[in-house]
Amino acid sequence: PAVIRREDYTAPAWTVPTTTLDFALDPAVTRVRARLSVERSGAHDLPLRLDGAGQRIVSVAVDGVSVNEWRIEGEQLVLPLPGDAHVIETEVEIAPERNTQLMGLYASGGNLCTQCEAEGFRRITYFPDRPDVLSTYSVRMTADKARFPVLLANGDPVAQGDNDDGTHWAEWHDPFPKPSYLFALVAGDLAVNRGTFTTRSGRTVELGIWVREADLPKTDHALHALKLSMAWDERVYGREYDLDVFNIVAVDDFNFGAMENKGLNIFNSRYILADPDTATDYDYDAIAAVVAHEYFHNWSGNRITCRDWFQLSLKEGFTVYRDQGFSADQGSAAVKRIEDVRGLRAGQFPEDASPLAHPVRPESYLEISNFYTATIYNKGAELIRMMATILGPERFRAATDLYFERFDGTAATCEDYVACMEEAGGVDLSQFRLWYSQAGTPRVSVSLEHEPGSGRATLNLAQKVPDTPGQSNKQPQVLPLKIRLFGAETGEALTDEQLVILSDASASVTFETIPERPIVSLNRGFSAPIVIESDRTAADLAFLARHDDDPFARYEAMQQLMLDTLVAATIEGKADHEAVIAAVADTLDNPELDPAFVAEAVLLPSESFVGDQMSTVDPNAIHDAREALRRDLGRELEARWRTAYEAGSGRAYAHTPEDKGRRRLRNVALGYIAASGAADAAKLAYAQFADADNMTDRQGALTTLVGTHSEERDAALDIFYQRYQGNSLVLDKWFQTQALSSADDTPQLVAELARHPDFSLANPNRARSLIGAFGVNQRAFHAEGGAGYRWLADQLIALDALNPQTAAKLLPPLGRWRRFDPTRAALMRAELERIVAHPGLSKDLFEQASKSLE
Ligand code: HT7
Ligand code: ZN
Repeated sequence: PAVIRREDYTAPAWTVPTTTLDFALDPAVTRVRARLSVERSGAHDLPLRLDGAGQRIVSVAVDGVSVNEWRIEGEQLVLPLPGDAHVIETEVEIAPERNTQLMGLYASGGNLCTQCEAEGFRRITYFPDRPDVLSTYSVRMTADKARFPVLLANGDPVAQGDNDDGTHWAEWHDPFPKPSYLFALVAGDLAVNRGTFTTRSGRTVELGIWVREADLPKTDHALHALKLSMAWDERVYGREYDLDVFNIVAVDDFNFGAMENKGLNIFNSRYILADPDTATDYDYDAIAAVVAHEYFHNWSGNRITCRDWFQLSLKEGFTVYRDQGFSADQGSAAVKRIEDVRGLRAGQFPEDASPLAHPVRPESYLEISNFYTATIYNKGAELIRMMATILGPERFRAATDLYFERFDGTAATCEDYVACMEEAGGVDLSQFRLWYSQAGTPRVSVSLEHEPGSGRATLNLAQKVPDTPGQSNKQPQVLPLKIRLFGAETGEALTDEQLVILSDASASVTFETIPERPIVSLNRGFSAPIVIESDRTAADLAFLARHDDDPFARYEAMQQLMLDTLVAATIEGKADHEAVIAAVADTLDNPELDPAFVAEAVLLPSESFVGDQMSTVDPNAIHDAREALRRDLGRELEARWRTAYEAGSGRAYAHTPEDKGRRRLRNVALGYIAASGAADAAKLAYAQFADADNMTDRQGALTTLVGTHSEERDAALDIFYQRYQGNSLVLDKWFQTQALSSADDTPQLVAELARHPDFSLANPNRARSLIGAFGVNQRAFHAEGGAGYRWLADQLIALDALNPQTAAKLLPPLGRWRRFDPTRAALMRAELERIVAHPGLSKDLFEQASKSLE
């Protein structure tokens, strides 16, 4: 397959000011008539090139006359044109119900819907399918009225009517020029939860959440989140919605979380549907975050889009940053930051240390769908956060205002964004730009010296950006580090919080009049997305875990203490648990702390995160070390866990921040009670499972039970399955909980579950719930003998034939072979080689597997 390179970008040779589409919708064969006004851009004699795939061409006409002077070159229709402006008409046929890739127009649950980002529009009709060709769309759809009573598209509705033959039609017009990837239509039998939002300038926007009738009661949370998002974007970024309607449709078969099509967002149903019986507190928060994310794209993505796909982080990094800000404002900002950093460390740091590492603005790709990554999204958001930190809130807002004003209606670049930050922020970001071009997570070593006589303290910092594929000997980056010193004796803050910008390979910062031995609180709020190696002792970390006034730094000190303890136990086999136990006890005893924060702070780092700290990962040793620490924490603090457990019990369900926090801590406490080996643990978990009036408690109990070998485990799994048969989102949880289990029999169980009648590769959520979860279960996936690797490769090859994008997303666990012992590494490589050699492999999976072998 051809490599696409950023340096090869050229502006479009032809523009398409207007596009008119006419769909005769039918799941078996849909006929698409397209009418494009095209204009030559600049002086050249290049033909018009339209992208297209998977279509039967019926006719091509230029200025109303059918023509034959066109040719197909690969995935392009090439049409020489004599003049500077023409009208091109094409008629094609496509087959939505045979579309298993879920890109373009496809069928889901009997309805028809589209997914066009990144290159799905070319599966609907021939078009310059690139984000810098902006066109104004008018759409007409005709479909059987009984089967597809609802017809939706982008923009505002214009007209609708019935035909004599049982079909009906609708016309929609979107006045905002947009790239083809934002095109959408939906035809289906759907019910709607309607609302309205009055914008700050007094316009009324009709809101609609469209789902199947039976799911209507589960849509209030999403509708509420949408209204909150609209108000938040006006208040925080001054961004007002611009159409008269905003519709969201939920579908069960979807390759991603959701899609921000102009005025017609299409969502994976897992990010819309919620009621207490079927959705956890985590699900509720994720729904609000994704609804906000897609809504915020209306400005950061739609009004200003990307010039080319190398600029993807321009819209995704910024929009993640915006949705993180929204979520932080809805509840505890500290807990939100902890969750986001946990996610970054679980998803992006390993990617940055893998053969698939790439810069936030990549240089090349084979298949753009493979670049919807944690690096583009989450590291991209951290880059925006660092610029916001450097500028401060007022200048950052001035800079985003400038960006929105200057680039509204255009396809922009990451460089355009940074230039606005520089101009309105009055700062020089020349060196900061390296964050966009250099991959890898910078590592910073930190030591602190103190001369008691002079009272001078010196903080020594040194940074190194690790080598990544195709990049070595990297330059130092700009690291905004928030720091504060605390007195080791008194616990007093010895300085204010300071922002130190480390831009050289090494630097020292001095502090005068420091009366006692200081302890440094570092990278507060996780102000830079880096790894810190510091000379802080276990006692220093325990001290910060107790005294730091920055909740994130407090959490971080606790995590570092736990991590150091687990790494030492894994490598040296020494189980010195005292400091962790004391710090956890302290945290549990502190009545001033928010239970949601406590629940995060007392959780041990995951097995994979411990593995990420080691040059060679030993999955069994890590598991044993972590279980031993869990057991000791459970035993030593059993009374406290039971108190925390009781404090969260006996309350009727309420979806308030306080109750969510109590539920979270109660489930963590239950896990520790079980880890202690307490005789009544399975019974306690089972009672919680049986009595639960909400999914958070039910799934929390099930997770604990699934890790035990007990009658209760089998009973609970069975009851859960029976109760939720037919509810695919909850059955995903049933598959996922088992695939994530730390029980010894997980590999066998997962192989059996793949043969379960409810398992299907055709539904991406279901495939991810089993295959994706198993791939991140470090101990089970890496069980000796390599059966897990073989199983994953078999699943990916089978899935690739149906849905290459989803298959490719599930490959990365196999690519981490360099981090394992030679036996495991050889087994993993053998499976990657088998995948690469498979006949008919998609370019999606080929790219991921072949790069993973390099
Ligand atoms: N911008 C959307 C990306 C997306 C996507 C990408 C590839 C394949 C399918 C997809 N569905 C949605 C989602 C977002 O970031 O908001
Ligand atoms: Zn997005």
